[in-house]
Amino acid sequence: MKRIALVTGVTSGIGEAASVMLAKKGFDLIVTGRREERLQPLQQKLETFGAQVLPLCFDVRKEEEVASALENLPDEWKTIDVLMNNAGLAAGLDPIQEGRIENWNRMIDTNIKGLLYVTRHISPGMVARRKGHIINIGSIAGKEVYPNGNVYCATKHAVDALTKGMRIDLLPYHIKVTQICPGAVETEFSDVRFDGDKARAAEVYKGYESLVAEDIAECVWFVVSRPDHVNINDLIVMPTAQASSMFFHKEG
Ligand code: NDP
Ligand code: 8X3
Repeated sequence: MKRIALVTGVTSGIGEAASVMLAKKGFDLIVTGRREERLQPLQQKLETFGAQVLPLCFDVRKEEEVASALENLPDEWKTIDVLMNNAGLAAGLDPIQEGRIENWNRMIDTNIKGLLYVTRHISPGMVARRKGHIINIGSIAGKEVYPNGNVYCATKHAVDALTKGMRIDLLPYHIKVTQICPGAVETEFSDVRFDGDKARAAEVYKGYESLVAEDIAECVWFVVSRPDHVNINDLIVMPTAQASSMFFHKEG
């Protein structure tokens, strides 16, 4: 029987690459995001690899939307083997005294509360079946704090803590919980962080070879494909040219 993975935030970047990887490896996929116009082409792409695909358009910040989408799954989609909590964002890069409260709310509501809402609806099925794997996409920002990263770093530190907490709570049910913490990956992340300022976003990845989303997708496949008795707790993945959130070896 084919396994089912639910990946949040597949309309670009890491989530999109992970969904492609999992489709190629034989999973059926529930894929989610807010930009509905991007879900359909992705569905078609995933189907070319033989995957069955259920696209769901919802905002992870809206508990009622999450509940309505995930509590009404068709029967054939209810048995979710892998949940990848990937949807997330940074908004702004400002010192605490100048931070925009709407940006703080977006990050907290998406990165922490959205991850929790989705997990709350999917984990009971895993508990009942005593089977499942939750993969949370954290960040190097969940391990270190950098200047002006304040609230984004706090949300990713929360993901780090929640990953550990989930692992303890789900331990009796044979459920794996993994966190993957990337360093710099060139996606739409910085476009979003800098509110569409493409020149500023491009600066983030200039002068060194950053990771690409497919690098993280390979890590996702690595953690998913370990034997039943092996769980990868935590994986920090950086470009070779990055030593910490602050230290890059840049040329040119
Ligand atoms: P992208 O901006 O390319 O992708 C983010 C995805 O999250 C999109 O599919 C977006 O879909 C979805 N998303 C954002 N907000 C919501 C929401 N409210 N409801 C539903 N979906 C949402 O960035 P990345 O691929 O880089 O980011 C993926 C994850 O990786 C994030 O959690 C990020 O924090 C983390 N990360 C990224 C790093 C990087 O350097 N790029 C490094 C470390 C961690 P849509 O807008 O259609 O809803
Ligand atoms: C994304 C990586 O260093 O921009 O989580 O916070 S960083």
